[in-house]
Amino acid sequence: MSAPALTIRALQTRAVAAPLARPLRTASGTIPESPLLLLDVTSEQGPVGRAYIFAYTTLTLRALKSFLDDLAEVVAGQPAYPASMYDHLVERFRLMGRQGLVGMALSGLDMALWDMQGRAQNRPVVELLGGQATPVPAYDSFGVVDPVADGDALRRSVEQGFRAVKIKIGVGDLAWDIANVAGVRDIIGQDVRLMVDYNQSLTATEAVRRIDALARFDLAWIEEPVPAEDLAGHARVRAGSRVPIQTGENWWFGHDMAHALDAGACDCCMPDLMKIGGVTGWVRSMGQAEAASVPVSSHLFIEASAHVLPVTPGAQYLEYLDLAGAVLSTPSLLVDGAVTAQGPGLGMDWDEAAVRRYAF
Ligand code: SMN
Ligand code: MG
Repeated sequence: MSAPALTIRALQTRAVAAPLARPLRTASGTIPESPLLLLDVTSEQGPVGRAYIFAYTTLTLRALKSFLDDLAEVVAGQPAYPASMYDHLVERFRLMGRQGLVGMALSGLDMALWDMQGRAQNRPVVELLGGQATPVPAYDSFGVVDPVADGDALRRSVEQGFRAVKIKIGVGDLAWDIANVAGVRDIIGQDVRLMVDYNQSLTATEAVRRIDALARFDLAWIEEPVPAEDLAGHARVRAGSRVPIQTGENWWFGHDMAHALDAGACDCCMPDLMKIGGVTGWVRSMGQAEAASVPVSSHLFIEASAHVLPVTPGAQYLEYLDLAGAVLSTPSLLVDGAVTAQGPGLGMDWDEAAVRRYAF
């Protein structure tokens, strides 16, 4: 017998500033803590749906909360079908557009509704998508590191089973980059894949110069060497680079992905569930990567990404950067450097004491 159709009763939001296991320094600013908006959607029939939105900075956290609290009035009483709700909200914001906070809210709500559907059927979301909860290879994602001070953390990462590690560079000159990458390569050895992330900090000309000098460290990819929206710049860097160019964490919905692939901006891509349109936006968009033969990794959102990557054509890596672990009672399942989706739904429950402790 099929489960009854679900109707949304209410959407509740709570803001937290959760501690990060490691500080997150990038070439474009530091993230000292994880500003999250926790979403709880209730239904008339009982099942709940949970997801979180990552606000990047506490400066946007209250605005996001206020917007979602208003949006709650729009969604209450509506059927809890994620794709239908997605289409409904896209039309609702057609005149305004949906980059930024609106897109984050829409994507977060979509993830919460998928979670609710999974819980209602007592199955993980990956199965609702037609896939299986298989282990997805992950890379351990660091901010800017100091090979001396962070040596133990890097070694632990390899000992724990990670076969790939990402670091952020670009906070100094090329000599700094070379010394930093060389130091990390020494620590992790030749057999562990190493990625570097410039977080949009260079010009195309400078990026080509630096990548040329870094190529000898056998890098798996160079990420966002130039501003994310500079697609022509990405393509220019890519044409002059011996190392694969990675981008995608700042693509807003499938259209940005289409424009970037059309521009030849990257060799591999890493969309972000909260910017690509939640689970619905992700599954609708990833056929583009298949058609373009571009491998797909995830950006942040460990828990939900473990559900979408097994059904993603050309899936490459899950990014292991734990944004929400401090407020979850269900830590993500990391074994031998691979993450397996947990259910039911997206498999996330709040640690209520921690939510109170880190309330923002
Ligand atoms: C990143 C940017 C901002 C917040 C977290 C992580 C990053 C990544 O560029 O690729 O992990
Ligand atoms: Mg990045």
